[in-house]
Amino acid sequence: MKLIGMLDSPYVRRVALTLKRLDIPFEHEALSVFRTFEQFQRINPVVKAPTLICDDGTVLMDSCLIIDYLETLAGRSLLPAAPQARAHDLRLIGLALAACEKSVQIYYEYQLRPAEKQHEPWLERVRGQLAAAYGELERELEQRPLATDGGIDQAGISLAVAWSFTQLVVAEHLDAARFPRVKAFAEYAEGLELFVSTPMV
Ligand SMILES: N[C@@H](CCC(=O)N[C@@H](CS)C(=O)NCC(=O)O)C(=O)O
Repeated sequence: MKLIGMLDSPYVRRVALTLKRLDIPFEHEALSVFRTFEQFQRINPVVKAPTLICDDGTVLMDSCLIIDYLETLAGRSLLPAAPQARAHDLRLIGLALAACEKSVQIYYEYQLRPAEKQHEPWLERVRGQLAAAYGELERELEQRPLATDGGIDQAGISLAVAWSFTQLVVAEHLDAARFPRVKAFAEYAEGLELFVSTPMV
């Protein structure tokens, strides 16, 4: 099994962390969707990171779908089984993935578009959505903190990779002081051996 993509992608990183948490051996090829586009294209013509090459050669993409497959393979899940607890964690993951998506949109707008083509009303909208996602996560953590007992599950993994990614690429577009619980949890996660051995950069 081979994971393709750079760990500075939050989607790739959450898959790498999940593989390790589920004790699934894998190879990692850190191809960039930009700098090594053609090499990536030869593996997955759609050039999406993460891409997973399964042992039978099947090529999967999209972090949620890959994680679904990995959990099937491992016969266990990093989500709670009880419906209410699962819905809660899925909500956290949805918010974290929205934060990733909005961070990527801001980043691409500045990195890929010429300055004269950047559209400020669009960026303002996306910045608002990014702050809303972290605002909701902050409220969730206030009501129900995630455990910081040395372990981590899928909700925690997704939240932490999202926050670290936002801080890496678009920190200046978000007032981090408004989200102290999210920040503190990400700092906890980044201190775990699992995260230290799976660095973003
Ligand atoms: N929903 C997807 C998002 C994946 C995604 O957008 N990855 C970015 C890298 S961070 C990518 O492949 N960008 C290249 C492109 O979309 O052309 C997932 O969860 O895997």
